[in-house]
Amino acid sequence: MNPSPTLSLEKAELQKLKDFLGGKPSLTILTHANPDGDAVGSALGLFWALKPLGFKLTLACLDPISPAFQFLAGSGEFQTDFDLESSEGLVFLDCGEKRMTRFEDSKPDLFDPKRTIINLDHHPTNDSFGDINFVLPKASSTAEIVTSLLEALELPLTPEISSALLLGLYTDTGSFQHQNTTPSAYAAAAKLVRAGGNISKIAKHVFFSNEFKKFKLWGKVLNNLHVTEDGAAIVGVYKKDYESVGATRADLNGVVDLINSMPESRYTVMLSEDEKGNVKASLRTRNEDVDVRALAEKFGGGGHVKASGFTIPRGHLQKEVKWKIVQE
Ligand SMILES: [Mn+2]
Repeated sequence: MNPSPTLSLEKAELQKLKDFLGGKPSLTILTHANPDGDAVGSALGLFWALKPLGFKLTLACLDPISPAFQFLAGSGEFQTDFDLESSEGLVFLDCGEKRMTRFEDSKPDLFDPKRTIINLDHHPTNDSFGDINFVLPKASSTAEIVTSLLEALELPLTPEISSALLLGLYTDTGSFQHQNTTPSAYAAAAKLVRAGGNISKIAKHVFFSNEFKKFKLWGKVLNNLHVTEDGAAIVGVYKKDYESVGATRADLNGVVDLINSMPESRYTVMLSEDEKGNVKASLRTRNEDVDVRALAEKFGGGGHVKASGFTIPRGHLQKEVKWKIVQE
């Protein structure tokens, strides 16, 4: 057995990256819209590692960073727009597909060949769209890939970098509980904790920080939960459900996983109306013989075997009440 399990990064790609970075290009670090902990953590980790080297750095994400992640040093550096013309290199982090930053809508020449694209990701859907690619589907998180990359580039870990990357590892592995919690994920986490990554701060801000409005919303959702005869736990969330308690759709984050902890269900489907007039579906299962990715793909979505989702554009939910007459 390998005594020190770590991700192995392709040497040729590493050399290409070193050559490119050697020219001190201006870089914009991008992550996907609607950023999760791995998107925010991997981007900030890389940002803090490159900052002291004198790069002209920009950090951009189309959507604002969740308040739960704002405890991280530098979270205020994220911009919701950036100047493409002054970026010689673009680093894409945690983007399972190149369109996921959603910056192409406002910047049609995002992928102009005059710019170097660096692509770091762990989603199996990633087609290595970059000029330099570190796509490792076996990695638990993009943060784990960044951890290995910094080691390969001999860049030291600081407490700021470590806490950021640890957030990515922590959230993408479901607090080290999902199947992707490999020996190398633990090894990366150990390295980050040793370098000053603050686990208790992450836990406090991300997992033990629920506002009252969130509980009001979750109460409504749980109250409407329904389990079908074939074991599907289904719940629908109207826009007015979250608006009426002063919450947003983001406050639903986590409730589908809570519902999925129910042993009576084979799989969980949460349908919710988003702010823009679409219906989003989140699917989860704990069952070995249920593949919720296949189910999501039928509706044009995707994801993982145990967690997936899809979007029905321009739709809304309508509750169907079924009646039957039962004779005494
Ligand atoms: Mn990720």
